[in-house]
Amino acid sequence: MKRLLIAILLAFLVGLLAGCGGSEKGIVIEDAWVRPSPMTAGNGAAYMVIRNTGSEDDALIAADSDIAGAVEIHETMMMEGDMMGMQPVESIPVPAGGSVTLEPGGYHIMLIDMREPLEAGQTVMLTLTFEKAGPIEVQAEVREQ
Ligand SMILES: [Cu+2]
Repeated sequence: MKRLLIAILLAFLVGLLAGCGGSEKGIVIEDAWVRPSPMTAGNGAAYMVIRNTGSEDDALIAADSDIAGAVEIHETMMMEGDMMGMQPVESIPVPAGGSVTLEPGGYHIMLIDMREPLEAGQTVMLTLTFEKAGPIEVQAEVREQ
């Protein structure tokens, strides 16, 4: 039932986007990918380049995906005692005319409690929500790096 609801919601969103026609959103997602994850109920991470071709600063404020129980925006950083750790962030700013890269060792989209294993070659749908541009659908490729 939940899948059906999501499908309806997606169809609605796609319709909305199509309805916008020529209006440029300004946000372009490039090279989105997800690491393969051999286990169900494991965690995964999605990476990409977010480009802001518009004239207004924007920010990634939320992410969602059907394949995970929860999705968070994380930043990898040095913790106390020289340990690498990560923590959720409220948003990732994307300055007008600039870009931000989500990559291993930095910002990433954390996929928590994955519903099924991911193998290289699959694609995963992500919904990224921006403060100004709103929700954007992204197809991410599953690959090693
Ligand atoms: Cu993380």
